[in-house]
Amino acid sequence: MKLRCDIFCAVVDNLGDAGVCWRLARRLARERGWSIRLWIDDVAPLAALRPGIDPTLTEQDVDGVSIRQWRQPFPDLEPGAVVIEAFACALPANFVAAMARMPRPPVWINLEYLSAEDWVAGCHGLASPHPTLPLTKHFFFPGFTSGSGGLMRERDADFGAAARGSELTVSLFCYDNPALPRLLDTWAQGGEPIACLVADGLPRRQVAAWCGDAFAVGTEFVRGALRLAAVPFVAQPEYDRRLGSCDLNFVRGEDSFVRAQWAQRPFVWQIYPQDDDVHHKKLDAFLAPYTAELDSASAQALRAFWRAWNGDGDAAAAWPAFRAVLPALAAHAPRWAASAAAPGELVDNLAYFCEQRI
Ligand code: TRH
Repeated sequence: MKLRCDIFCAVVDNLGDAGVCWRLARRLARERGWSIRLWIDDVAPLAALRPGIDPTLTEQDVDGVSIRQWRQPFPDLEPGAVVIEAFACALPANFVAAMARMPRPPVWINLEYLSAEDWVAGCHGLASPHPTLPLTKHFFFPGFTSGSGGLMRERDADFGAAARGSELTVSLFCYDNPALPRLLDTWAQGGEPIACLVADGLPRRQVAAWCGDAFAVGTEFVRGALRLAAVPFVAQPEYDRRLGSCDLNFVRGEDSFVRAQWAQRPFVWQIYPQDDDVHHKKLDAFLAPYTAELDSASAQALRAFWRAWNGDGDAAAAWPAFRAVLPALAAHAPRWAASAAAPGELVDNLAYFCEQRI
């Protein structure tokens, strides 16, 4: 009999929550043969990531996953043997009560956000007994080091091949970023032809303001040495191939950040901004291992550019040194991907963790 699993996803903002949950659900269904109900409170982001998903349906089956709109009141039903809450979203009270009534309570997992901070390995897998009910929740932390839950990567992930052209090809996916206009000026005024593929949404709107042009999806805008293309938002597998084909990828948040690493190309990460500048600490926590095996000039140029892109410094001023070390970063990328794969693949690790406890 198939192992039944409920995954709960509350979309906080943007696409990452849905993106991570969709990968997880699809993988558990396809590769582990689990029967998955994915409860999501906003289906629209999923529909953007996986064409064929209808954002208006309350229930639909796609890629072997039963996608259900998570609405209030939540129906009374029997929980699966595994219950996964993504990013500490609060489960419906009647569902938790039903979990507690089961003769064998489900394995309850909180899949946490990705962080490279040192404490992650110490907290990964920890149990947290419910204060009043006979239930135990386990914390599952993605991560880069052994002792963490690892990172997600599909067995059939395809990042294509690097395109060989005369221009430096860049993909741009970012939040609102005050460093962007001056960087675009620098690229336009520079001596090197640059082709920049601008993702739809926030990046395209910022670039449109810089161009003083509608910069509609499907159009191009040329200024000096810079050619900007407003590319459509594509399905996750196609975005992987875009990352693999570019000389440099600007990524953000969590999921595109991980994909850029698997694509094995140089990249720049805009971390999700948090209150009290906590994100700067998280950025540095990643930079430390990421730059550990780089020569000091490359490490310094990368740190300066990444920090500036995240609001600490002048990205335009840091660009020439960063551009100069791109070949070294390209050589480093496959070595880093191998080290990031060392803790094993997240979905395999998570499935094993659960199956041991059922
Ligand atoms: O969209 P994000 O910023 O997502 C999030 C949220 O901000 C969330 O609240 C936060 O908690 C989390 O990040 C850490 O960035 P992310 O995570 O990179 O997700 C983007 C998704 O969009 C990812 O699955 C890749 C996908 N994508 C496509 O499928 N096609 C595209 O064309 C592009 C540009 C992205």
